[in-house]
Amino acid sequence: MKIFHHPDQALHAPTHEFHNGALAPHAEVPGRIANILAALGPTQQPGDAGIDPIHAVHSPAYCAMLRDVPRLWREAGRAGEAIPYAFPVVGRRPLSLTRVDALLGAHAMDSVTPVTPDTWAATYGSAQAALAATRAVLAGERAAFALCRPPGHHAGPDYCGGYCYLNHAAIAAQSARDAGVARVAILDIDYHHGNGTQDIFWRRGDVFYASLHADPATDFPFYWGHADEHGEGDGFGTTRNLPLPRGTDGAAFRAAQDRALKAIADFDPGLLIVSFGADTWEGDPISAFRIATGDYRGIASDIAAFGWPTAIIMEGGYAVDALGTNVAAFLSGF
Ligand code: SP5
Ligand code: ZN
Repeated sequence: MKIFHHPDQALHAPTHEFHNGALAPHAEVPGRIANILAALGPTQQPGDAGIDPIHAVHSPAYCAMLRDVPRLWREAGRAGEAIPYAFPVVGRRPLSLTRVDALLGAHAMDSVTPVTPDTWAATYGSAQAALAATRAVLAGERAAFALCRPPGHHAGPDYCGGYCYLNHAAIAAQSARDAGVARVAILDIDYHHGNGTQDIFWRRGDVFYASLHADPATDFPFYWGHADEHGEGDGFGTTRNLPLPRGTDGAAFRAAQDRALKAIADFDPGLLIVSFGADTWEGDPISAFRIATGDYRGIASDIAAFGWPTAIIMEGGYAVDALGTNVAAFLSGF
């Protein structure tokens, strides 16, 4: 299988995140990439398709914010990484504010997603990897893997969050639409709901979003991912959420995934994007499912059995030492 990743992806290195009310070491570390690379075969560096396929999903103002905030943060006399602390969440009117805290807070959903001077390069490289994997599949590969990092599925049209900045799966899906694929499906099997992907395609009937994830009543991102969210307008019926309880094991996960796959089959996509997170693993430090390494091959082969050309996009997974083994097990199912 072709595997794409960009060396700039390792540059982004957030140090801290708020956890239970105090600053803790950040869970989304550059070492995740090294561990996965060590477990896989040779990889390819993606070409540069430019900013246009990114702007097809994210507003130019949001992308400029990701690039500008580290400089503005330093000009404001601050050290370290930029972390927002105030958010316009109570229906405030749009304002063109330039103070760094207001600019960042207006484009963020949480305080666990620091913006560093290297964030843009890392997530831009990840977006290019996702685009390259999609191009490979459209050119005839059965499946391809984009080793994206930082992850992407919590990032919305104009906001970052959940360790995510650019939504690589959404960028991949939109690029396939723009290349002429009439219907694209996204299957999100990260432990967390992909609120950003859902938001991006909420009103779209041409992109189906199905997600299995920990029940947002107990787990991040809390405010999205409930079973009664179906999309709106042209997109009504093309969002499908399957929240699962903490403690879900491989057998229960595969049974739920079968329901998602049947819904996708009814949609009849020309291409599948899989948002794959290894944070469903039983040893993940921030999650609570009980999926074993040996379950990943079957989870993947259940997907592969439908035969859709598939671009696999890396999302979360925080048990760094086990990450490569779990990713390799999943990819073996294709
Ligand atoms: C892509 C993805 O998996 N994002 C997950 C974001 C979850 N963030 C909230 C969980 C907070 C856990 N904090 C752990 C601190 C470890 N030092
Ligand atoms: Zn996750």
